[in-house]
Amino acid sequence: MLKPVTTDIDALKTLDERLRWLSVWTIHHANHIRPNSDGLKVGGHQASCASMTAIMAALYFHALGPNDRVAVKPHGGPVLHAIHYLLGSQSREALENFRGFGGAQSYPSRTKDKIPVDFSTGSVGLGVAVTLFASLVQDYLTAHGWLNEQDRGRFVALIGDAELDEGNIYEAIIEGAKHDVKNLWWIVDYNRQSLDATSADRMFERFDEIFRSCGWRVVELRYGKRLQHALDANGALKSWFEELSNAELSALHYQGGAVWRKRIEAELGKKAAAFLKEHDDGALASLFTDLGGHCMETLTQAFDAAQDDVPTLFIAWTIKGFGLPFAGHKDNHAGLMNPTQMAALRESMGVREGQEWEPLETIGDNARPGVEALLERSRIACEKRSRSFGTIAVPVIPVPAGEEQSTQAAFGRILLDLSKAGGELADRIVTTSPDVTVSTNLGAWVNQRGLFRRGEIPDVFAQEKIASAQKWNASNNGQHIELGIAESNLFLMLAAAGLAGDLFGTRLFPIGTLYDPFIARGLDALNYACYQDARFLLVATPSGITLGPEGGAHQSINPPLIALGQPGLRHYEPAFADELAAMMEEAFRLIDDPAGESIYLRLSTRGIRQVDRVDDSWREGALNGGYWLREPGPDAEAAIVAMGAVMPEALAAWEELREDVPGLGLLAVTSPDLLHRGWTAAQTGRWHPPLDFEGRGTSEAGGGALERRPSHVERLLSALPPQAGLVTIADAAPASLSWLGGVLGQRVAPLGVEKFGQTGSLADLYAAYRLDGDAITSAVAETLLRFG
Ligand SMILES: Cc1ncc(C[n+]2csc(CCOP(=O)(O)OP(=O)(O)O)c2C)c(N)n1
Ligand SMILES: [Mg+2]
Repeated sequence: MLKPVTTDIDALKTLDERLRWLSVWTIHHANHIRPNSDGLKVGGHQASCASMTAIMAALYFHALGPNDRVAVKPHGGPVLHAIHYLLGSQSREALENFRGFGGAQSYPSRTKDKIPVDFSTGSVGLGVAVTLFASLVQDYLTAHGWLNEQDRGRFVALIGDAELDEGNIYEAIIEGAKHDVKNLWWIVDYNRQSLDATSADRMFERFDEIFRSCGWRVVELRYGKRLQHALDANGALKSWFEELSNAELSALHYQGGAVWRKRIEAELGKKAAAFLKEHDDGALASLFTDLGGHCMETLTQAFDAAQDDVPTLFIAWTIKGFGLPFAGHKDNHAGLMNPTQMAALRESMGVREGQEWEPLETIGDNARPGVEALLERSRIACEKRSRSFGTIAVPVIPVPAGEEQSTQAAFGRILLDLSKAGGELADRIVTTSPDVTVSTNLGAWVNQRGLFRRGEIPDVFAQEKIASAQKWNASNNGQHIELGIAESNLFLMLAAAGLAGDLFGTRLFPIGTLYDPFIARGLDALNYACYQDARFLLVATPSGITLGPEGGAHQSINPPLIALGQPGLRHYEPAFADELAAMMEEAFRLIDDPAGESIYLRLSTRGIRQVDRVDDSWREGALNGGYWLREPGPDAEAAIVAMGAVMPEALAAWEELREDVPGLGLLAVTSPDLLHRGWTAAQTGRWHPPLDFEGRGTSEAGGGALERRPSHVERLLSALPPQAGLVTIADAAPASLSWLGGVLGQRVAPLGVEKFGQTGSLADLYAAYRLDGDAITSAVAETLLRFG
């Protein structure tokens, strides 16, 4: 860690004021000055910004080191933009276009904002916890020799106090305690207000206890220097002040000096008479707003005193809307100052009309050199960091041998083979799982590569020579990060490890395993990881009712639909081991490709007979979402369209029906997600130029072209006549495949799972849920009956 520098406190205070002005002005401009084309409220959170400008000034212009990374609470986004504006790394144009298309985003976004954003935020709680996992990834990289000591940094989260209600934060600190995470500063903007109202009083002391019991240092910054001094001089006043509820305190801040006086007179009488005499109403209001989170001396001293690597929670007391007319009002969360209020604020802050965007407006000649020096010296990276990609060669992944195998077992085998073969890719893989390592077939990999912990942890069972198939010793070199059962943590771990290239310059290949139904448990964190363009391989297994005796609680139905609607995540659902090997190779390539994405493999424990291949022609189709496993005849009346674990039923039905149904085809779908994307992209591409990564049109030709290349799914289905019927079947919600009928207008009889499963043998369940040969036969008959 760098030694704290001596900072000019007055210059910092000036910057605090500048941030307050620029952030509220940016929001005001978007709502009241920029023309509004659709009449929708633009919005923004002036009170949430004003609450933490001092904290952010102290952090960015005093405390941050060059390697430190910050997650800014979503509604503080405009303050981050103001900081970069002062540093010259944010444009006025982007601020003027705040919340507009292509402008500064409402909430800090790694991928959409032009300033360097270390972690996106928006869904409260997730940006906080991801810093903990990023710190763990930093330790992992250091332990593996990929990060030098001098390149290590601290991970800072700026947190709203109501954000502390999010349970994922506590799941994270429990996991962090197990891994002894370090180098974290979590700074709570403790304004005691949430969105709806003031927050509950009783929680405050509990937060201390919870964090301390997880090994954190808790630093409370309750008072600024002036207020501390005044309260220390008058014990009665101090006790009275400390007993005010959150709601009372906020109301008093809103009502101002005269009401403070009235209350103190009424409740303390003589005990505060001298104090009141020394302070007029204005002085009273100013004194009582001198809370720790607004006092630059208090903040900088607290940051300077926490230079070791102990994870630290700062609870900085603040006032929501500090310095604004609605300061402390319980309804101020989305409150916007009106033009009259804004003009008054401008006057009071000394900003000249017409000079609102001037970065150093209001700073006089005497103060200017100090402020400029502080900005100049500010050590945060001003440029958006380039991302690190394309460095690892992905070898050909051999297909595991075996006439009958499940995709889950094949996954374990492929990883084991990769591990044994060694090489750069194998060394860069880091696996993680929320207590389902063994049951998702990661065990053999872990036996080879070991668990990761800073410091050795012996496998007691092995030492005692107790027979076990699973080695469970941990060391610095291990490549598996075992998590407790908290799926949200899994996705945050994948998010952090999947950003290792961006955050630390070394790309990792993170693989996370869990049971398919429990994706839903961490879904928002998964979405969050994808939103940040983190790259990882998610292996969800087992899946569907195919895990028979496990019953409905463990059977997944809708994840293929989730994947169909999830940007940044490619779903593959293989039936055979050779498909899986090709998909894993593709997944590793996509992780390391700037234009790639993350991958979700939905696997099964059902051992199925592998098909004989005559050549490799299936492979390209399988990677694009589907291929004809049995080509249809020229005048085919129908085709079976099957995905994943139910392929044996589809193949058997095809054998049985091929005589009676001329030309019957069997289409193996490996990714409804890719097929659907290709279909819509082909249509969009006909009318619009392609969109770039940020969702804007590129200059590439393509718009308005009359011809368009058919998508993969259109090419596949055009092998059938327009009147042919499709019988779709998947161990998932039937809507995963039934949409295929919309591509060329062919009729569909969809089979799949629509009700919660129950326990049973495969034969029982497939019969009950209509996934068996009989169901396929009657569905084919259904489409033929209507064959025109
Ligand atoms: C997961 C999630 N739920 C709800 C919201 C909507 N929301 C945005 S801010 C907020 C209250 C935040 O209060 P606090 O964290 O105290 O922030 P501050 O007072 O500093 O604005 C809520 C409920 C959200 N952004 N994310
Ligand atoms: Mg709050």
